[in-house]
Amino acid sequence: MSEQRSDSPQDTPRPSDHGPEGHAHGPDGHHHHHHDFGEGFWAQPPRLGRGLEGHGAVDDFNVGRPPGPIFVNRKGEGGFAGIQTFAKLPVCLTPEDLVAGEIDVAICGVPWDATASGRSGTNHGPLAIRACDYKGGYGRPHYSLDVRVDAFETLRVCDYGDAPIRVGNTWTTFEEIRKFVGTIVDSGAVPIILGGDHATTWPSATALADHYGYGKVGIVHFDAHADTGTDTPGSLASHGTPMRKLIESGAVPGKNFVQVGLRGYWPDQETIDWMEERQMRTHFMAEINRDGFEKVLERAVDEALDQADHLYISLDIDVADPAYAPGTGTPEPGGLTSIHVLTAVRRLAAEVGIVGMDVVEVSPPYDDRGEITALLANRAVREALTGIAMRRKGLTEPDYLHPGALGPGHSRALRDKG
Ligand SMILES: [Mn+2]
Repeated sequence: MSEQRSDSPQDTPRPSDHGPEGHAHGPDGHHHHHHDFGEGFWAQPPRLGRGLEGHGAVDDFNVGRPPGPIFVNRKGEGGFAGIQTFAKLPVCLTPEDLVAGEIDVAICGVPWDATASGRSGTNHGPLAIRACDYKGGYGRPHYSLDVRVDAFETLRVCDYGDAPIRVGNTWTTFEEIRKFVGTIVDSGAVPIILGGDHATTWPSATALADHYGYGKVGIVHFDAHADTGTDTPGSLASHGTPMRKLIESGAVPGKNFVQVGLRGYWPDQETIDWMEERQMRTHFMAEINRDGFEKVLERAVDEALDQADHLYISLDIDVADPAYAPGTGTPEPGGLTSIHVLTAVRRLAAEVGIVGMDVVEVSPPYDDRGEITALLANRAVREALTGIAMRRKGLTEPDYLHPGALGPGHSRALRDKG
């Protein structure tokens, strides 16, 4: 603990400095137990540091080059060839590159796994998600057969590399992640962040709140787990606590959370009571099994539209059943299918609109030899890109699919019309 304190930012604010969540009495007048963890809690940073120095988004080598995206591959190479960026996208290294390239979406990694409680290895997630792909993408057609939209034709997308990681130093690393992601948001681009363990959602989503305002960001959180723990014994930052930290800091109020897919044997009733008190909207796997995923997704989309001004998706790959995502830190059987995950991400991006997204908890050492977990994460990012492109083209109706994708009956009807 003393080591964490010595790393803490100088401007550690008191809880009362930020938002209603920090006050003893919430907007509803009820007492919220923000002293649940004793005096020691606030002695450690209740939220992360600020400031833009050392954001890590620098180009150390190419001094004097004009800013803009850098192409590191030849046109049309498949994903199995050449240099691995996400989908063979051009690279941006600095905020100036993002601005000069008028980048719409910047994909980056946070290769950090030191706050995981289960299987480690998620620090290898970002590279695995980039490298598992046969398709490539940039410079060749990238047409979604479901909706007939080409995200790379509609959007300017880049690979922004990875946030700086300070091995063994949680607080410094989280400050760096917050600043690094902040450079993307401040440039006007949507960050899509490849994890990394789920604790990194704390700094990543805080970066969005820095930009759009505390309380102005909502999160749809796909996960087998609530991630609302008070602490992992002895440490506030863990992959079991980020959602509570975001709520406690006021960055993302509890009522701005929609959770989907929770199951298994954690957390306990006390924590669930706390979640209800904070008005989190939680859809357990039991509800999905009873009513069907499509119905629950409709509810989640409606709630997302109803909640905050700016939506962030946090996708813990373990929301998918281990049959679809074995390579993850804390696998929990009985989860969603790949189709559920991909459909949900695309629909939220198209119908609600997103300002950011993370895909976390991909642990390549535990993935199967077909890299199915990394591949699901890769395709979830592509569905997000497709959804963002659909929204830009005005294709925001509920559960939009191109008629040509729906079978011969529909195709014939289209031909008859013509
Ligand atoms: Mn999880």
